[in-house]
Amino acid sequence: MRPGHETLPDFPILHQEVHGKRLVYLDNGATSQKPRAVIDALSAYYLHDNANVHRGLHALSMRATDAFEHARARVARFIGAADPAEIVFTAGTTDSINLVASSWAEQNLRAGDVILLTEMEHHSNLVPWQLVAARTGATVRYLPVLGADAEHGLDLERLDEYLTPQVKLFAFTHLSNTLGILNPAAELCRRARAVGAVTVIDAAQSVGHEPLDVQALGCDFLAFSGHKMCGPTGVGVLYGRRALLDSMPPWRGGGGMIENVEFAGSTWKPAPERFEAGTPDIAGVIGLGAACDYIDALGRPAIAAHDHHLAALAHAALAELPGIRILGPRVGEPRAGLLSFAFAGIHAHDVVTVADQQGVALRGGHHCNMPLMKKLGLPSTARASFYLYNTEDDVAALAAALRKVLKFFG
Ligand code: 7TS
Repeated sequence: MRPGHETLPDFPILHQEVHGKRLVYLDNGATSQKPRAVIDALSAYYLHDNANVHRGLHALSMRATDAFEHARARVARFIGAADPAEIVFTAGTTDSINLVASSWAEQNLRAGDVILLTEMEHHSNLVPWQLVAARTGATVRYLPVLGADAEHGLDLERLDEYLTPQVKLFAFTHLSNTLGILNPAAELCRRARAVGAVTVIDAAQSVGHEPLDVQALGCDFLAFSGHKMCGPTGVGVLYGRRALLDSMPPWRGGGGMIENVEFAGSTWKPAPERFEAGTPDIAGVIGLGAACDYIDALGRPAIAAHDHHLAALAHAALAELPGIRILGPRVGEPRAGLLSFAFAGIHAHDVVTVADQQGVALRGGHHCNMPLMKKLGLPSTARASFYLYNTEDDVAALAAALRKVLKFFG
């Protein structure tokens, strides 16, 4: 099976009309739709195997535990991790980054240290670092983006100037949710390692779309969400190098993460259980494993080629529209599968509302990139983000919907 039309029967939700028009779902940057295989895995778990994990000796609990740990190994394989113990289940990207901030950073940072981020970070990879900086006395710095529309991406020529020996942690997005830029993550990790900085990759937008292997990237941590990669909401992953995870203190206390508890104090299990206090999202984890199967059957090289093709088509079509400003790479330059744009004099919320009347689902706003949008002088943009089930017909529907927007407001 190939991305595009062939996958449509797998996504029941896409076969509906909104406002009397065929639904064209282009809000995949916010969350993806779920194939029947993932929905079936969730209901099969609740229909046949539901029980708590890691604490029962009865048949259902053992089955649930097996399925849960099988999914951990599956996720490890999905991102090229050597050891399933390097996979910590969390509630999502935001939760994963907060784990590193509250545990590793809280323990290791002090006044004078620098946390390096980039100007294109999602609030999830920005605010947790501001919070931990305030608690530890560390300073946050930002590697700039280049160009009036950030069309040249990160200013890599200035990386050495920013990657000083004071930098203890460098956290950056793999794929910008607003610019459609794929950052050279392996090179950024290599350069950070040379100054002894720990690296955190925000892979929320990339992991279900682009080939990705944590060992080839050479990162210390990598965070992502299930729901943007065909999986359920409420579940995510923190990958961490084994030695680092083992050196880190717990961040939340409770059942499941302890070795021994006395009234006077407690000791912790090794990673990953140390970081998984309380009953986890068992069904979500099992659904995430099914999402890995679905994506790997198509292959991320094929999905990436498909996404990039649709975004390039959309870019060429939209660039013709009067008064449009498109962020990120110029036409013909490499671009991942999403496109943010603004029309002079038309608010993004109006663009999204009129597009919705045509059945086309877009996102409008600051996309949780407020500092970047302020730097580029835009209050908001509309965004079309593509995934494996979108087609060239969807690109045509997008262009037609935007012509309606221009007719309506122009
Ligand atoms: N990092 C990036 C790069 C993101 O795009 C998002 C979500 C997150 C982190 C946070 O993920 P969560 O699952 O923990 O919420 N981005 C978007 C978006 O672009 N539109 O809606 C959510």
